[in-house]
Amino acid sequence: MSKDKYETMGQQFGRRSWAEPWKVKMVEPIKMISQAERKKAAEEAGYNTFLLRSEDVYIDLLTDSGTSAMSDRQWAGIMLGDEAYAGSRNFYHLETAVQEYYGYQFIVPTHQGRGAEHLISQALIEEGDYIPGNMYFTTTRLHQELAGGTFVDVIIDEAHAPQDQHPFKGNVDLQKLQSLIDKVGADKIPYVSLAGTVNMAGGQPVSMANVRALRELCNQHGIRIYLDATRMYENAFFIQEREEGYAGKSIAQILKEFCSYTDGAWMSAKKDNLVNIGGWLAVNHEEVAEKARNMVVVYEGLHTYGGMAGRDMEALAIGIAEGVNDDQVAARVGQVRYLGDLLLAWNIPIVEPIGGHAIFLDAKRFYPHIPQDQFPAQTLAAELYMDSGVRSMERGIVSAGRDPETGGHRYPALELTRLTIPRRVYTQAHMDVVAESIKAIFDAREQTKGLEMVYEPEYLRFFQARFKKL
Ligand code: P70
Repeated sequence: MSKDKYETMGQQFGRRSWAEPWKVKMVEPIKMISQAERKKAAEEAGYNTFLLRSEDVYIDLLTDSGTSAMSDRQWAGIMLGDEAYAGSRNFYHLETAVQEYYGYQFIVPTHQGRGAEHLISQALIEEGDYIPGNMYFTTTRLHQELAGGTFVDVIIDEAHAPQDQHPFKGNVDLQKLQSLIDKVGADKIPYVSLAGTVNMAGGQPVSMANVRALRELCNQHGIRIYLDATRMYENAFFIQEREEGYAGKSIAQILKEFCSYTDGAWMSAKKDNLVNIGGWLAVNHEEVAEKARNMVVVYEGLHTYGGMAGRDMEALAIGIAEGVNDDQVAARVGQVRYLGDLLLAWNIPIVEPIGGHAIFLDAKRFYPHIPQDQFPAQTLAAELYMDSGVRSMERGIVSAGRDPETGGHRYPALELTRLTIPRRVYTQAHMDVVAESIKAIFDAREQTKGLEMVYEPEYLRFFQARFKKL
């Protein structure tokens, strides 16, 4: 190889290289099992990556949820756990951190995001209500349905088009929302369910202009807005990068302004907040807080721990402040982009623009010969695992589940395989291994066949469904 080929990745992409704003202090060994063992493990797991043992996984990109590396300060916080049943000092740290960074008034801790989704859904939704939102999320929609509501997708059309370059594909289509209000009446809409960096759309952000306009429309009709704040730090990064007037503001400032247009939020703290377990609900209306506090003692734990240990709340309080740091968010999104840019350079179909937390392979374009009811995204996840031990997740027809009315599959426009990057865990070399493996299965795509579903659980079927090779 000629000497001038020896360029750093930064040089190859025509920029100066950058590095993560942390160094490694503790490591966890990983290894790749043989290809024969991976094939056997995949078959035993029914070709569902959720059913693999993590020890059989080499690079785990199943999720960025609860998989972050905590800092030395967070681990030190673990030692400061006040494990009192009631009134733990760590709860007050958590409460102060949420108030300071998100700006909401009343905080109810929960064991993780879906615990908070359960509380808010039960507190606000009545049988026959409609909940408009910027694309469904699996657990969020299920809790809304279990509370008697019907979710209505009001995201802009561009969100359903994997190659559309709209900078804020998470935006709410205000006309779609207005039509719903005209059709069912504002009194049937308890709140708008707004999510930052929309997970199922590929980690696509909502603009500040959009949330501001949404607030105005909702004010006219007396409708509240509750935010899924799970990945709002990344959303704030995209506003800082793309929206006029925000380049000079910090992620923390942008976050607080964004939240100020909403009435409260639920949080899976296992993402942005850099902890392995935890969640919270935060609201500005006392009566909603009271309902949530009444319920949390039934389903989670006392209202000053909500399913977390004192030490977990301490690590969470510290993680809230660490995660919102500008260098941290830029490095996090930068690593996702590094992987995505490699794939784009090799003409591998992914969702664009590259989102905040993951690369989403577009399985419809990857495997155009596999019909959607033979599960192309599930197939892709299985093939990737068998090639290199890299674990990803289906986000297509299996995740979409069945229509409660007709009982048939929902056929989502997006049939995606998600490569989710944990925070502060993997290096650039890991990303290179992942990219090369995707390239290998892409090159072998024409010989790849789809799957048949042989077991399907009742709720959130993607977690436990089993498949056979066709
Ligand atoms: C993921 C995780 C969790 C999540 C989320 C948003 C935008 C709420 C939650 C729930 C875990 C997951 C969940 C369901 C299916 C697959 C994976 N997302 N809102 O990997 O929070 O998990 O703490 O209860 O992304 O995307 P929690």
